[in-house]
Order: sequence, then structure tokens, then C-alpha cells
Amino acid sequence: MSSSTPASHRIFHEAYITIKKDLVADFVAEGMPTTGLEWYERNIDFNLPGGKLNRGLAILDTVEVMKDRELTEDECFKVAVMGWCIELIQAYFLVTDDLMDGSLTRRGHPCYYKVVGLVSVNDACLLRSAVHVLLRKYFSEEKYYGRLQDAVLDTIYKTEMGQMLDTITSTTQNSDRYDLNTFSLEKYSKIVIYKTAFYSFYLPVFMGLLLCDVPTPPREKAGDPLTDPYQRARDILLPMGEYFQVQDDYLDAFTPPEILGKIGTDIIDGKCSWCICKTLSLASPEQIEVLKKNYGTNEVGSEEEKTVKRVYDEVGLKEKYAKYQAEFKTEFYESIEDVERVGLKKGIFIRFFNKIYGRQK
Ligand code: DMA
Ligand code: MG
Ligand code: MG
Ligand code: MG
Repeated sequence: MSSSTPASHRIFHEAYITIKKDLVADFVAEGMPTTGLEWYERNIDFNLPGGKLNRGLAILDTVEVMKDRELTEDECFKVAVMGWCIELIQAYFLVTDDLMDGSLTRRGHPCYYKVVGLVSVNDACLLRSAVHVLLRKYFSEEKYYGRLQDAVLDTIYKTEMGQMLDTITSTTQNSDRYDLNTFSLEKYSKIVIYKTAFYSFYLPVFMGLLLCDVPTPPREKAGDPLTDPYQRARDILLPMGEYFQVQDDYLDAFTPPEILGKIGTDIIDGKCSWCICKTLSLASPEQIEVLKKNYGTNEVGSEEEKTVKRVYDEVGLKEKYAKYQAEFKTEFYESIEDVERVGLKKGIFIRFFNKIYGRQK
């Protein structure tokens, strides 16, 4: 079976129109004035479309691979609604992320907070609440509704923990206690599994498995990757999420904004990114002094930022990144061996992996 085609993109785009109508209709039902309706609609249109839809497509791939047949209209629509729910979660996090990171652009446009100011905080919260409006409307009759709601709430909670760690570890929030000596690849791993991997990698496959009625094992067997398909999927997908964030960090430093759609701020924000953690592990004492003086200071395009990138080059970060990618590939293929034993299929993970491996943006 071929991987998701443009036809599947069409399903998502058509469902977008429906779910937007649903969300606005909910505002109408609450008797919101026209100004409120228009503001909300602009919020949705500004923040929801324009992403790569990787997460929604991963739900689709999961269901297609598990069922091994073309999906019905109804199945496709349910997948698309779940996909847009993850995109809403993502939109909620991106609006607040850009505010906290002091970013300038996203998806080729000025960041939402730059356009509307502090009301963006509440607008982000509305995007998060919109998820539950859709879940209730389309899934409340399903027997898996409780598990679906619980998974969404728990995933958001975990992502918020990650975003907190990420933010308090950077210079902007932590200037007096800021210390590059405390950065490590272990600390990095914790931050990114929470801020990125749960919602971007585990949640889509979890939703797909729920849609396929893959049973959760009895309590005594839950959490054992040899018997629990959800646990096994999680053990494969969280490392994939970490790999995805490593790519995000590398691209932040080295990909031109015209290609990436956003201007990288990790160096000036003093982020605990893969680039700095890896470089610190390779740098000489002199290079570490240079990094301490220049990392997390000044602004985009400054001499300080360029100096940091120069040290990245000196330690051979580009080659290390290529090596890391190749190693991850090997580990990934090892991690999916025998997934059939717990009732999963390799194709779910291979399709997801192929969408992100070696990505340039
Ligand atoms: C992304 O971290 C994590 C979330 C939950 C949005 P980031 O700040 O590196 O993302 P980006 O590079 O897209 O601003
Ligand atoms: Mg961030
Ligand atoms: Mg950011
Ligand atoms: Mg980033």
C-alpha cells in the first residue's frame, strides 16, 4: 500500500471547513457578538492551517496500516477531526511558545503575538478548549471517548511540563542562575521528550490505535512493552520525537529563514538545544569560555550569535549531526523488530519515520 497520497490531504482540507464551522457555531450558540465571532475566526485561520500536517497524517497512516484497506468516508472524517484536534493543540502551544521564545516569524508570517499583542495568550487558550468542543461533538458516543479525552488532557499536561522546563532553562527567564555548566544531553532529552515527543509522536499513533479498537491490556499487563501495544508504541515513538526535536534545533541554527519559515532564536535565547549540548561535550576549555561569553546574549544576526555558530563549526557539529542521524536510523529499525508480537505493524512506524528522516525544513 502506498503512503498517504494527496487524496488524504484533500480529506484534511475539507474537514477543516467543517470543523471551523462547528467551532464558530458554538460561539453563535453561546450568543457571542459578531465582533467576538470574527475575532475567533481570525484566530483559527491565523494559527491552525499552514503546518505540514505530519501528525494528522500519522493518524491516517496508523489506521490504514492496521486495517490494511482503504478507509470509508466516515473513518476518514473521524481521522481528520482527530488530526485537526492535534493541530489545535499544536497551535495552542506555538502561540505561547513564540511569545515565550520572543520569536519573530512562524510559517513565513509574523508571529501571532506580534500582530495582536497579549490577547494572544487567551486566544491560545481558546484553541486548546476548541479541542474539547470537537471531541465532544464527534466522539462522545464512542466507547473509547473517556480514554481519548484522558489521553488528550494528559498529553497537554506533559507538553506544558516540557515547555516549562525549556523556558526556565533558557537565559530569558533565568539570567541570574544561568549556567552553561548545567547543560547536558541528558537534561536535553528530558525537556524534548516532554515538550515535543508526546504530542507530536505518541498522541497521533495512540489516537489511530484507539480508532482501530486496539484493546488496552488488563491492568496487571499494562506498561509491559512485551504485551502492551500502547507501551510498545510509546517506546518507539518517544525516541523518534527526540530525534525530530534534534532536527528542529539543528535547522534553527543552520537553515535560512526563507526555507524554514521562522527565524531561529535558540542561540540568542540561550536555549538548552541539541547544538549547544553536543558542542559543549566536544569543546576545549577555551571554546567553552567563548561560548559562555556569547551564548544567550544580544539579538538575531549579532556578532555574538555568529561567534557561537563559529564554535559549532570548529567542533565539527555538522558531521556529528550526520552521524547522529545515521545512528538513530539503525536504532529505530532495531526498535521496531517484532512489533507484530503485540499486534502492531511495522508500517505504522516506517511511514512516520520516512516523513521526517533527513528533513530539510
Ligand atoms: C517546540 O520548541 C515545542 C513546542 C511544544 C511548540 P521550539 O521552541 O524549538 O519550537 P519552534 O522552533 O517551532 O519555535
Ligand atoms: Mg520553545
Ligand atoms: Mg520556539
Ligand atoms: Mg525550535
